[in-house]
Amino acid sequence: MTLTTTLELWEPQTALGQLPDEDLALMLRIRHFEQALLDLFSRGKLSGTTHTCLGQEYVPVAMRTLLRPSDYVFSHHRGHGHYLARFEEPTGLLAEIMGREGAVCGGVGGSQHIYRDRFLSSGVQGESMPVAAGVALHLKRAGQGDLAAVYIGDGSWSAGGVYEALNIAKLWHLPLVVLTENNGIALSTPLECELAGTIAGRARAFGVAYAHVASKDVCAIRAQLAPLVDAARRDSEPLVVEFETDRLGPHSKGDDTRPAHELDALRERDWTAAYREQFPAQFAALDAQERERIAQAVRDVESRGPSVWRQA
Ligand SMILES: Cc1ncc(C[n+]2csc(CCOP(=O)(O)OP(=O)(O)O)c2C)c(N)n1
Repeated sequence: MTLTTTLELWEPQTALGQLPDEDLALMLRIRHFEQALLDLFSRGKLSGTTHTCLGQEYVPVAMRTLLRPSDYVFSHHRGHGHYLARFEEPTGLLAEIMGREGAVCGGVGGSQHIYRDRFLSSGVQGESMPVAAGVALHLKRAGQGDLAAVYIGDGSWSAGGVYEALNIAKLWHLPLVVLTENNGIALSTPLECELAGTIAGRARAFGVAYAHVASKDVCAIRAQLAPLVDAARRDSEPLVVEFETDRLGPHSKGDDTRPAHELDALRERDWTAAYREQFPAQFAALDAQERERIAQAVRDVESRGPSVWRQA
């Protein structure tokens, strides 16, 4: 059976607040990084697979100031934006994906399996939830007010481990923040064919606090979530956040099953289109800066030799 998306499109993005340069620069750095990867693939310069977060860049950038360096972040298969929002520097990640010298995980983690300081990603859907709950238990016992933040997609709400983790997180009062990027589709399966009920209802069933984020405005998102994340930290309680977001690119590289008119509609409400229109001078300057930064990173990494894995 061929599944096509019939999901009702969310309202087009309207006004966005002006961002500090560092937030906008970071969002554009992620955008150009992801576009560079698709370009490298199309020229046969990358192997393996990769999943870009085109359209979703603002989510980890909004979370950036709400999380502390001492918090743990668990990421998933679409995690380059999560990584760049935490570490900001694209070269080590690009080297990792290309298997070149300077790779953050010696080139054995690739696009989906990164470990650096308190950041871990896994391509196994839902796997990070029980691990994050365990880390949240440790953080609670350490008593420093740190939390474990875990990104999952809408499709990962079908994984059993997600529910075991939520159950334990609520029972044991763990500081676990579940950041759901609901982009309306899981690989080729639209939301209405993959998810019974709602994510809100599922959080409610465990008595877990829940927030729904419809905005793409980084400052508005921070204002909405700051008290909730603070409460999760202060009171040591789990929190589920659901971001309504858009996956503008294919699932991985050339595998988009959505009809052209739907993709056009998604592109129309892309945050870059709205932001460029509202703040053209700031956008143009930072867009050029970040385009060049990523082009330079590509030139640099392409000129390097292969990465070497040295076991610790
Ligand atoms: C346990 C497991 N099952 C299946 C897959 C294959 N797979 C990779 S991404 C994906 C869809 C994920 O959808 P979602 O969680 O909504 O994230 P999105 O890709 O939309 O960002 C699937 C099924 C996997 N990586 N892990």
